[in-house]
Amino acid sequence: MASNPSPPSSAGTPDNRTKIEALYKPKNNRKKKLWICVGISVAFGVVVAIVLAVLITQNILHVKAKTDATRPDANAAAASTTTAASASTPTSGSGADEDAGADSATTTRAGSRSRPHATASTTSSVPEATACPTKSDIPSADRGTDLDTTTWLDMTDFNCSYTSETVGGLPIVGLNSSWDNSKQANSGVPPLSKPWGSYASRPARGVNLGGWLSIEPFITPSLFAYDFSAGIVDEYSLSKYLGKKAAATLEKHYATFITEQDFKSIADAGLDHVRIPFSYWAVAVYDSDPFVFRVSWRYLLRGIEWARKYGLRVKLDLHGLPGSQNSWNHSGRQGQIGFILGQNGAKNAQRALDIHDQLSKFFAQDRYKNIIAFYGLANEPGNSIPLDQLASWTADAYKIVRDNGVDAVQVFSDSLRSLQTWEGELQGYGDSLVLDTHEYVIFDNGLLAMKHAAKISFACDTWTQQIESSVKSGFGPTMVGEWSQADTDCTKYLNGVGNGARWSGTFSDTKGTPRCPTGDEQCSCDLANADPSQFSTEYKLFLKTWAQAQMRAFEKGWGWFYWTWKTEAAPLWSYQAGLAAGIMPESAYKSDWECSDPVPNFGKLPEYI
Ligand SMILES: *[C@@H]1O[C@H](CO)[C@@H](O)[C@H](O)[C@H]1NC(C)=O
Ligand SMILES: *[C@@H]1O[C@H](CO)[C@@H](O)[C@H](O)[C@H]1NC(C)=O
Ligand SMILES: CC(=O)N[C@H]1CO[C@H](CO)[C@@H](O)[C@@H]1O
Repeated sequence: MASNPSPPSSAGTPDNRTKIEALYKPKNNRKKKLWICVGISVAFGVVVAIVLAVLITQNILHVKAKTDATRPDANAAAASTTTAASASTPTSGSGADEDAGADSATTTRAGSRSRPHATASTTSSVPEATACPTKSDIPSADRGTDLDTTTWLDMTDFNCSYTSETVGGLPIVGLNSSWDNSKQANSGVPPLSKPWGSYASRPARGVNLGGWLSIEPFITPSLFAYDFSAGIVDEYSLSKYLGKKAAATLEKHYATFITEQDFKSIADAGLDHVRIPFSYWAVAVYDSDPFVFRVSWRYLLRGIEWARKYGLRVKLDLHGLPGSQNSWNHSGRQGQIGFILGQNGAKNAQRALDIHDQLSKFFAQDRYKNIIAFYGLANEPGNSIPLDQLASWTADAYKIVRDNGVDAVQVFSDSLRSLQTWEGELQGYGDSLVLDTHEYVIFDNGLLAMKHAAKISFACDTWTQQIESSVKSGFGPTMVGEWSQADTDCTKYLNGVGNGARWSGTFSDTKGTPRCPTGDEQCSCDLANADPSQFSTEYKLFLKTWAQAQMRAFEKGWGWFYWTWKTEAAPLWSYQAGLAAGIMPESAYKSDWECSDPVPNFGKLPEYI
């Protein structure tokens, strides 16, 4: 495709290198200060030694020789000092219980071996920087597994200490013990430590981290750049094809596609929430699944910590369910629905409940109470799943999650049915269950063919009305978990690998007729897929107005999440690229166009672009 050739961000890697170099670079001009530091450290060391001696004689601290490389719990080299230091300096200054804390509600998988003993070193009295374990420090049973931190590709902001502790059977390894909820995403919203309040009066303005932990061909076509005949169309076929190399390939993607900088930029854009799609293999794999097991898990946890750092609230989104809940590529496996429906439908529905049991035990921990605002049960279950069966599964999942202690608002999808369908369904949950709808004009021949001004009016009138009535007289709480600025379906792989576009009439169900407003061959995808730098002023004005019309419409409900933050080469699906091209408002909470304003004059903008 002809557009933006810039590769996915790899900003994380060089950044880390600079940080690490800076840490170890000797600074000659600071020799004096260094000597003072050494003096202080020696004095401190003497004090520590005395304290240790007391503790040891009291038999409170267990001492092991540092040369004993075979001990299973040697990960805490110098831990006596680092643990003590981190425990005595909480990262939050507020002192409020909910602002900062250390989690104690953990269960251990490997009994007494799992908790690292404080280990005193007799050779050094100066506190060492946290030392990461080496291979021999990892118990042999866990070597090479995801608990083995020595095998991790990227260590940025991860705690490298080995621990086999789990909560709900899910590892905490990589997490720090304390956290800080003092940040606010922007001055208009409360810090994480304070309640958000009613989403009906303060709608969420968020963005999806699509294509990150649940990969999708159109977001990162570079991961799917194989000959069509290889049949690499989804994460399943890709993982199967890559075999043993799948974990390394995917981890490289997790580590580079989204970095801390993205969370910062998201907050800088005036957004206040992130929806993070992830799939069941972050938690479990079954039978002969080729999916990479649990590598995405730690990246999800680190992502939540980065969101926290910038005051962003999180919407968890289970995007791929066992068996595939919708048969689409983004569920992980394209083809058929095997969740509720099909031979293993009941088994997979139960597996999905088990996954939620684990996830909700984990996310019921104190550290997640103020940051996980929304807990998504299932992204877009197919509309061929009978409504009563889907509603009953949703009620079961809700109960499991709630009973495990998750207070976040739970989210269920309209399953690509109309919002009215849900009127009277799943009632009695008050504001603790929200209906999630995804609004696009481009996957429907009729909506796609609307002219520019008509698309804007459609958002301001039809979508506004639908969402308002869903909130007031339909299901109740309603939000828009996905939408985009795209006004055509031209993006490469958008309709799946090997499929064309409705816009140009190359998609199977268009039977050769372009479904663009002019309905003829003028509607080429070349224009639609061009780099935004080639867009006319009028087209850019349309795109920006179109985005704001949607934002205003969706704010009539509980808010919105743009799909998606970043793409390799699809600027009308990338909030980040839209900002850079000046087709997204500079700040999500400042509007320069309201639905009550007249639709701007787009001059000579042709309807085929
Ligand atoms: C965890 O703590 C380490 C050491 O203090 C720090 O370098 C790292 O950035 C922390 N991670 C997060 C996500 O805050
Ligand atoms: C790192 O993890 C270990 C094991 O869970 C924990 O004891 C330690 O406090 C953590 N370090 C930090 C800086 O939070
Ligand atoms: C065939 C198939 O599953 N295609 C889907 C791939 O995912 C995109 C969205 O990411 C859908 O629009 C396609 O229908």
